[in-house]
Amino acid sequence: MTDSSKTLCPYCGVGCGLEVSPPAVAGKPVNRDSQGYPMWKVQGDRAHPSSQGMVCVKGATIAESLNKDRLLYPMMRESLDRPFRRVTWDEALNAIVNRIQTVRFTQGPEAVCIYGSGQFQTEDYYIAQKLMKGCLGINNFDANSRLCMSSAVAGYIQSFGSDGPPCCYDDLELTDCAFLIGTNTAECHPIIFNRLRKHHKKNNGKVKMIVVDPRRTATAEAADLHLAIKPGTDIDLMNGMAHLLMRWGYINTVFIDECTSGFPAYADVIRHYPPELVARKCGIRVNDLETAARYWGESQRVLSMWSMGVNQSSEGTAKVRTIINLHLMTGQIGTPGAGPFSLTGQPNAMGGREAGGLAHLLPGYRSVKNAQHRSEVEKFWGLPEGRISPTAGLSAWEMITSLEAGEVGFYWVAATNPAVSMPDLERTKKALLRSPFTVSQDAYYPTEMADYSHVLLPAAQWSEKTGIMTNSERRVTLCSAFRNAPGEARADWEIFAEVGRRLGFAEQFKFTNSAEVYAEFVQLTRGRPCDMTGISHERLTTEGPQQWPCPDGLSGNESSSFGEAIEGVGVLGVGETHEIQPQKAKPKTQETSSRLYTDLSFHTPDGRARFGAYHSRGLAEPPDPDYPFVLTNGRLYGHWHTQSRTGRIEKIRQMHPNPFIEIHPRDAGKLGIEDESWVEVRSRRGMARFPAKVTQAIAPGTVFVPMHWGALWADRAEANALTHPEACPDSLEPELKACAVQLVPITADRAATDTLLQTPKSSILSASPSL
Ligand SMILES: Nc1nc2c(c(=O)[nH]1)N[C@H]1C(S)=C(S)[C@@H](COP(=O)(O)OP(=O)(O)OC[C@H]3O[C@@H](n4cnc5c(=O)[nH]c(N)nc54)[C@H](O)[C@@H]3O)O[C@H]1N2
Ligand SMILES: Nc1nc2c(c(=O)[nH]1)N[C@H]1C(S)=C(S)[C@@H](COP(=O)(O)OP(=O)(O)OC[C@H]3O[C@@H](n4cnc5c(=O)[nH]c(N)nc54)[C@H](O)[C@@H]3O)O[C@H]1N2
Ligand code: SF4
Ligand SMILES: [Mo]
Repeated sequence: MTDSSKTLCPYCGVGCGLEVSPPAVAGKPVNRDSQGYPMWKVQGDRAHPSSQGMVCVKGATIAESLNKDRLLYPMMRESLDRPFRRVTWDEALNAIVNRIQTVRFTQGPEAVCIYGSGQFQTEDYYIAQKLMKGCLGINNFDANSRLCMSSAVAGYIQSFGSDGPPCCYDDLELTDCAFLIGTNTAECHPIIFNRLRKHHKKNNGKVKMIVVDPRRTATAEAADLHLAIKPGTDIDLMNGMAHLLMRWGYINTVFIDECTSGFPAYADVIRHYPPELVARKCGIRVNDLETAARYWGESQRVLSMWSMGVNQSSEGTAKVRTIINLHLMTGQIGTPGAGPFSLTGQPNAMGGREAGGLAHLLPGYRSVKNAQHRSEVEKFWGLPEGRISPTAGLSAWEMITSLEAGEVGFYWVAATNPAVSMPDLERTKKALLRSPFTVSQDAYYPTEMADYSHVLLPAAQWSEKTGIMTNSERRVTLCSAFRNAPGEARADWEIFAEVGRRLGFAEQFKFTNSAEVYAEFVQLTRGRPCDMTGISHERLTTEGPQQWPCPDGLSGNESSSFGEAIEGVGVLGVGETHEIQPQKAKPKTQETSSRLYTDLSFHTPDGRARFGAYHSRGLAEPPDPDYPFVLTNGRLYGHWHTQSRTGRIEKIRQMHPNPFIEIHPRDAGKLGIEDESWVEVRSRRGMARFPAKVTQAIAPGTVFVPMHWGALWADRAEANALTHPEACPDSLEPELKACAVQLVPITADRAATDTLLQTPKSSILSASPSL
């Protein structure tokens, strides 16, 4: 493994192409990380159509995280109060297989659960589905996408009859109006933002950018119009915009008549959202609401984009459908530069959806509730009819409540860190402590989840295993291994397959490499909306990334215009991303990428897209006199989730050294809170404390904390100590974005005697036990 190779950034759903070259290049000293390990050089892949050579700070620094604090060997312990001891793979796998068998036959298969991740490659997802839903006949496989994309999935399915973001990144440069709602694109999808921002700047005044977010984020700073709505009032806002579009006659009646159903019920609902009422509920000016509606109505092509400010809500599916409604009423879909574009969070959450990686799905955009779908998959897997259960398995949060109730006998967690990322963390941790047998399969040690595990399995991660990832625009890229896995680490799919074989399913898991796994999986997509039968590891190696749908024999990728050289970019700060100027970017044509629904025919039985008529229900836990503030939370540009990688990269630690809480000066003044003074934040479920950042960037009555600091990285600065698990009834996605809190300033006296408060701990590295 000495040549440079092309791959995909393993962080966010933008899916930037990377080019990696080995640490040692003839005639030059070996490139090393801060611990002296040889370090691969990473740069943007100029030929990758999604990113055109650009990368953000996370992609650019990824190589630095690859050697530090790796989990090298399987580890086991009999109970959570005992130390881990190193074991062989054989011992660990035997323990797992024995445990699964015991639980199946004593408690029933429903007591077996796997909790996976959008950071799996598609092959990992597929093998886990085959093992659980097929061989074991239990649908208890869910993924952290339940906390992330499941509202978008449910919204697309309900409105269009199928999941699948219909847009592509070329639309970023073809739109007249970008409507960004509940997304801090500048920090969380920086290269998408970069492309959009350039287009916006170049067409100053002609192309509009609207941002809807209670915070004035870096994204909002760039907008023509920032609507700082009160958290949870998105449906009011969008129904109010629809009301005005209707009043002003900006609706596309031909499209509504010929391509949709359900408009009358929707029109009935939006009648109740006159501008004055809506502006008051949202906490914005009528003028601004009117401007938003006018920008939308007057634009030829409107592209809306959203992520967690929309999805992580107790009415997440309704919010998604309400965005789609605006597109349907104005006919803004199926054409270049227009459409409802859900920005995917994790690098392969899209692949997870294709492979059926949620508890109610089956591979190929199928549902466990559909008898024909089950039968097709059973036949394909060579399993008896009726093996796949017709009921949805436990969702991520239901696994926690089932652990709490003593109903789970085996909990296998892979590529996710629920001891930080799950809502209502005190309750989550208590439930995890009740688990009789937890496996954590991760690339790093320690992680917060290791504390709650009986078995640790070392996972080979990106760069060490070969597999597929699909990005937000349905573009499929092969990530080839270019380094050896450290210690005894193995690819996730290999671990699942080996357990399958040891459970007696030798026939189902005969694969010798991930290309074979993928080749089998794509056959299950034949004739489905996400048809990928034309894609293989081999084709991706020779032809580069492909977009689906891509049936055999047909190209899903006519995008060759970026094969031309575009000057690459280095490491960027958040404010800088939009400054990138590709020097030789060829102008793109409208045909460079594939879009869905260009024929205006949808996947519903009558081919029509469905309006969803929703009144706003607001927050599940609104503020009240006892808990008067709304706490929201989210991400920072440099950090990735629970910091397992980014917390180990010096540059990023310096960029974001400590957690903090954003408070509006008016609220801070009332409470006597000064900038950098400590604040205790309490919700009905838990407590956390942060130094205050007094800023006008947050609306009065709302406070913001980052989600990145779990128990390993700071003392009691966990956002999820405060959040609640109330979820959207359709998507089961918890309302991680809002809960009611009270703020208690920590007096100077107390701060002076409390050592925890003097030194915010953002370093655990020295405390890491070595294995
Ligand atoms: N740097 C970085 N990038 C990432 C990640 C990361 O960890 N770090 N993670 C990736 C993943 S998995 C995901 S899911 C995405 C998430 O990407 P985003 O969704 O963009 O990120 P967040 O910061 O979680 O939340 C976005 C915004 O929602 C706003 N918000 C809160 N409540 C409401 C509301 O009621 N209405 C509206 N309209 N907005 C609201 C918040 O103020 C916040 O600015 O990022 C991906 N990219
Ligand atoms: N309060 C609050 N909570 C949230 C959110 C929020 O906005 N606010 N966002 C939610 C969302 S959208 C998400 S996506 C989740 C993310 O939350 P998590 O999934 O818990 O966070 P990560 O830190 O990404 O955890 C991934 C783990 O997988 C490991 N890993 C990396 N690569 C591999 C691999 O190839 N194999 C294996 N086995 N392990 C690997 C990493 O070391 C890491 O420990 O958090 C959710 N929780
Ligand atoms: S935007 Fe940054 S984190 Fe996301 S894929 Fe691109 S380089 Fe990676
Ligand atoms: Mo996510």
